[in-house]
Amino acid sequence: MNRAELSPSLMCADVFELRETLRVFGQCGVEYLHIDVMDGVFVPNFCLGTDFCRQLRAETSIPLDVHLMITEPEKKLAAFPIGAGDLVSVHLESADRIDGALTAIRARGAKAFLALNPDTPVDAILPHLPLLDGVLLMTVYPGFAGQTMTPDSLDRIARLRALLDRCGRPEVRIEVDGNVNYEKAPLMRAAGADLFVSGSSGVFRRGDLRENIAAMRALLQ
Ligand code: S6P
Ligand code: MG
Repeated sequence: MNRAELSPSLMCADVFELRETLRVFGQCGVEYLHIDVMDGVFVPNFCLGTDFCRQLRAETSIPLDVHLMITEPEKKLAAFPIGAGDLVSVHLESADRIDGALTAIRARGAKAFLALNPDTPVDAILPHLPLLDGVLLMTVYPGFAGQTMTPDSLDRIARLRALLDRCGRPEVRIEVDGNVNYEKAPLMRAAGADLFVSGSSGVFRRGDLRENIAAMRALLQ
């Protein structure tokens, strides 16, 4: 099984504390920074963007995990400061030319992930599998933090993990995003997820940031 890694969702961070938060993430060895990019069209909300990514680049060496919830991502990728070590997700539901977007991500040296909404069957990844480093399985409907996991999420993770194994691609990551809390994270891990977006119900829940990170890591062993 791939190693479990954390990707805190910065839309849930306190903007006034961000520099200190990044410092703590660096000290705690957080693997990625999850950046939710929303255009108000693909999802009914607006969030984060290219300038925010650039500012992060200047402040920290933690790789970026850019989650594009936008229409026609293939036309907009060039505006993002992504490179080797970063990870970029595009939604299957957001583009006709999804292979073009995945190829463009790889051409920049980043890892290409395909994101699936809760209602999209997991075997929809199959035509794109040769271009994939990972799959971002939404465990809530995209657009907002603070939601409850959709009921069949654990089953979807397990089915996707089995599918990847059957296809001879066990190294393909499964990232989960939405309501990854202390109770559900270990269940998601047991079902086969290995990259955990952690937001208002995880790393950024009330309390001490360092302790929250340590608690999440302990649960994901
Ligand atoms: C939702 C977005 C997510 C959230 C994250 C929040 O559209 O893609 O990345 O920021 O799920 O975490 P939580 O614990 O509030 O669900
Ligand atoms: Mg996200």
